[in-house]
Amino acid sequence: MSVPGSFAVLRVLWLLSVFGTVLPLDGGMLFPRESFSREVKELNGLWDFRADGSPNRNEGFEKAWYKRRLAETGPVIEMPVPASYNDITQDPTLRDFIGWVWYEREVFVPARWISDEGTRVILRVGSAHYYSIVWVNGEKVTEHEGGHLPFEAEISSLIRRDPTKPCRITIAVNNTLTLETLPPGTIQYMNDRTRYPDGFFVQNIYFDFFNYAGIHRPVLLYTTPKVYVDDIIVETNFMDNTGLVRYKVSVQGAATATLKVTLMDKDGHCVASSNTPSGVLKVVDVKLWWPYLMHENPGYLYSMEVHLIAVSETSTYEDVYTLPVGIRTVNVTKTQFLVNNKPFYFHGVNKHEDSDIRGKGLDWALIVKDFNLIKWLGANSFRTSHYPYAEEILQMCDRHGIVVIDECPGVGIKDIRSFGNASLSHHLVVMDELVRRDKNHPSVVMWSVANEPASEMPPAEFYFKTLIKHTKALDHTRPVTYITDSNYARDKGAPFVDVVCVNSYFSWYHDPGHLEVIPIQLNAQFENWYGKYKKPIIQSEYGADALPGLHMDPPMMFTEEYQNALLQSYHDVFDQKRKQYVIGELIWNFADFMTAQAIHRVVGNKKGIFTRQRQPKAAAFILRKRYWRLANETGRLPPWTKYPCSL
Ligand code: BDP
Repeated sequence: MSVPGSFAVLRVLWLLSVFGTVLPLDGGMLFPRESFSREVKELNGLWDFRADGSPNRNEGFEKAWYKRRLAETGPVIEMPVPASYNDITQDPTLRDFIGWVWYEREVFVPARWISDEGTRVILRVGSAHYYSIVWVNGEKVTEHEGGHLPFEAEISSLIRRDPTKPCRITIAVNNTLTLETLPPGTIQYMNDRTRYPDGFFVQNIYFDFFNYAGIHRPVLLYTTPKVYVDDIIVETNFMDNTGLVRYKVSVQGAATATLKVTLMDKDGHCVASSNTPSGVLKVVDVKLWWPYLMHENPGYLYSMEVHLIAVSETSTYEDVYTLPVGIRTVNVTKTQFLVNNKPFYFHGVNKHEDSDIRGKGLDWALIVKDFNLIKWLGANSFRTSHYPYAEEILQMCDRHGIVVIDECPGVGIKDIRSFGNASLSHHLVVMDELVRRDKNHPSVVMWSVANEPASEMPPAEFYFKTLIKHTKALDHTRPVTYITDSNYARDKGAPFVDVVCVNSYFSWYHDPGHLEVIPIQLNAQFENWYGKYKKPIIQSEYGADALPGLHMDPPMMFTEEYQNALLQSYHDVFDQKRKQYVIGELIWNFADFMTAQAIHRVVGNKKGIFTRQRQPKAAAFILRKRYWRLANETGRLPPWTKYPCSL
């Protein structure tokens, strides 16, 4: 990411510069795709499941449940994967369970995968919350700390040991959060026996969404040849009409291999090619990747096919991996966010991965519905509040031109002990994993390393300086931010961010019921932050709870009228400031979502403009009108795009 001065000079420098994306982790994490040389077998569906309800939650390890079929060591129930387990049964103890749960599934691996020694078989978990250990046929193959991001293990030799046996996959998942996890939490034991039952403990969390747990994203087996494309990194730019795709391919399994890299347009025509593991492809008459509503052809993707051939004394290995590539640039000035050198204004939403019954489990029907609603709304962007969303969702964003602020799970860093070395080390690894996974998505335009940390605490300065520097070293092509709700004068991390992202809840958490304070306080907020830091600002959250169907005029809190009036007061100020240095507005929240039980939550957070079932509240129509108007007003919307006539 660079601040544009003379773009032509910068582009020449870009061509000469070294690769900006550095990945410190061993191995890539390419999304598993089928190809001529790769097969994928999904393991979604029903798994055997048992929660370890023993007092120390450790019976599963003491009795080595992974060694035999789970059904042989105790009762099991059927559990869908992917899904959170919390809302699947009628059992409140499972809904609120803290500790280890065990999943198991037997699978028949295709005979060729076993007999062909030249094939690698990999077990991949899209995400599981929070700590996972995986065994195959009783042998541990991997463990992973953190939800929201994928992990995998090669299991080829294990499944070849006894080809007649099915492959038994056991995954133990623990949702306990500590001061050093992301997000952080604490376990509190209540030892007063006059008030609490024996062994009673609670999980304290410092974030406002239900701590859903389980296997949240697809589990699958996939193959690659023994010599394979392990990772691809692309960085893009353009000069006049020529697109520039700098790429680097990492190969594993052989010291040398022949590569053919072909970039194809949407019709499958080759537009550039090369046979070196790294280089710059030039695309004549480039079709840039544009955000939704900024261009008549948003989300244009080329396909980069990497074809590898490696010849050993005994065999020839061939691997093909095809990566979607969008060619675009992102730059930040003191007052603007530029996509392809044109000012981009974020008119979007904050979301959650959250829905009835499945909790945070990936659900295609829900994903497609949400995209339809986003486009109906005229939203051009969202933030993955407060953790990385499924790769499948980012792929939709790439295709539809929905711009993403990609947030890591650094939410609720409120306790000073969560600023220590162990927390920071883990946070750096999570950023490594996030950038490794999402670096090639054109839709991802900015990294957010945290949401509302206690950034006024003294250790926050070192913490955020290190974290942001690290993230920029991982990827210098994108700006980095974190989301603050702290006081502009005391915020310790703001000097290090590229874009200031501020959350505020005037006339809700502050001065509840007093809508008249919004113009004054919001104006002061913007002037203060801009005055001190001279960086563009996104209103990264604002909103009000509204119970659908609750009405009162003049408006009162929790009614649809109050939500409308509050949003409109914010919008008036945005309209003044967006002509200056405010570069975006993201409503809190796209839809109602589940939270922990609390006296200020009536079965969840109701700040959605859609209900949890994705039906519009009155505010959805206010926002829709505004977002389409904003898209039209910027003048970049070509005449083909009709302002929806119902507005
Ligand atoms: C913000 C948090 C968000 C909450 C929201 C709220 O970032 O996670 O859900 O407040 O209270 O401060 O509705």
